[in-house]
Amino acid sequence: MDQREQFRHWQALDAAHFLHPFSDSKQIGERGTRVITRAEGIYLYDGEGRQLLDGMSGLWCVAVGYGRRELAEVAARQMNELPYYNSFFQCATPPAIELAAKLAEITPPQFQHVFFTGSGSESVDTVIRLARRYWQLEGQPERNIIIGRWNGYHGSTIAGASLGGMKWMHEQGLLPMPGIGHIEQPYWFERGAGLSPADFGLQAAQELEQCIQRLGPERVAAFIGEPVQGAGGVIIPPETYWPEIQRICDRHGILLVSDEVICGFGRTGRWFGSEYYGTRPDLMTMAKALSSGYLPIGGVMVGDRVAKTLIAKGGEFAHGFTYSAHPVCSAVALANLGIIQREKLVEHVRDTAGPYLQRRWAELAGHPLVGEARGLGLLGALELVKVKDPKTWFEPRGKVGERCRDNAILNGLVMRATRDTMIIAPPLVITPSQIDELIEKAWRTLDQTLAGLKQDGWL
Ligand code: PXG
Repeated sequence: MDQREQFRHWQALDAAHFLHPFSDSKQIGERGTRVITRAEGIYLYDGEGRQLLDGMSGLWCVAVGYGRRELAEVAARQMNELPYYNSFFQCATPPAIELAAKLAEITPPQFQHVFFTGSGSESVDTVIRLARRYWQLEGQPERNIIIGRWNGYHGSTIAGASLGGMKWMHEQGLLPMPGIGHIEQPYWFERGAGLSPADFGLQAAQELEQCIQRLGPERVAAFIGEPVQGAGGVIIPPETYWPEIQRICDRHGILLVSDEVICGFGRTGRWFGSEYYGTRPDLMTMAKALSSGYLPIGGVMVGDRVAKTLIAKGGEFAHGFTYSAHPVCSAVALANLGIIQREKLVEHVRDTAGPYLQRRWAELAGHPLVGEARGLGLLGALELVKVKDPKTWFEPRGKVGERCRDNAILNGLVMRATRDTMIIAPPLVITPSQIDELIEKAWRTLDQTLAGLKQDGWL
């Protein structure tokens, strides 16, 4: 089989047997899946030999870039030494212990303990188990409601999807489960009409106060939020938002949970998004860039307040996963954090790549299709609109974003579309000249999308 035949063969097998996450299988059957075969640095190569600049770090995870032989070697060594042992029933493995200590070192000082999981979703489930257990042990078992946000994303398990606020996910499966509340999101571009970002940020945060009052403060266990909403469309809250959320949680003694699955490990130019916004979370979820996606691993940082109660009064905590603290995943995560520290990638995002990307990304606001270009660190979003003023979206929502995403691929750039919001989150190792390339490809993509829309009568 030549390369092209091999590629078609894979596409046929895929269509016949492979049900993909968050994909329309009928569409995959019709259009064919994109098979990625190889990657190096910030570039992917597909089965047709096309090079793509990976503007999404895989799925927000490949912080150190692809092709790190060091991580492969660490994995091979650990597989030969001890490929698996569990961390249940008072057992542990050296890589997991060392990773726990490393996490205690790099996270904010209130965090001295970690509970390991296999993914972001499992971490979110663990948060619910921990928060409810904490309040039980504190003698307030009726404090069991966890509040999240509409259009937040916290994973795809029953609990993660419930806490998240993706209504179309809820509609597909009798969700949310009981014991969950939601407040509106701090999405100024869509919801802030007539208000300054600062005033809107305060108002959005005060919705938490109203929700707590409605449910009864004695019933609320925790509030969870992503520092910057990722999957929802890189929604960057106004600066007033998080301090007000912190104040409200403090006032009611409610646990604050920062979902750092996307923002953690340097994405914002700080180690954690909560540090960027100056909040003091009690629990912090992580996954993705913890291992740069090389192997699946996640965890929950447990702050002193919860850890003290759990350890002093808790006895056995009846929770855990077969792959919690997997030794190979732990070894790779530890080496990945070593690379981030050694190569000063967080500082690179804070001082070099982040500011440069933001300066260049802002230029895209000059394009006729772009209603807003926003970003932070190595996160960026473009709001595609039909008319800039008065702000008018394309109807039906989402179709133009899809066209733009497909054009981006043809231009050798992976961007994600959330409705008509185009988003990027490139690997932390991206250089200024690679950022120039990303911007040039994004401009060309926008131009082609505009031309196509005119041709097809959308404009
Ligand atoms: N919390 C947050 C903030 C996330 O972004 C999860 C939890 C769940 O993680 P796992 O490892 O269980 O997938 C996530 C995951 C997208 C996209 O399309 C985003 C995620 C996953 C898949 C797709 O942007 N985030």
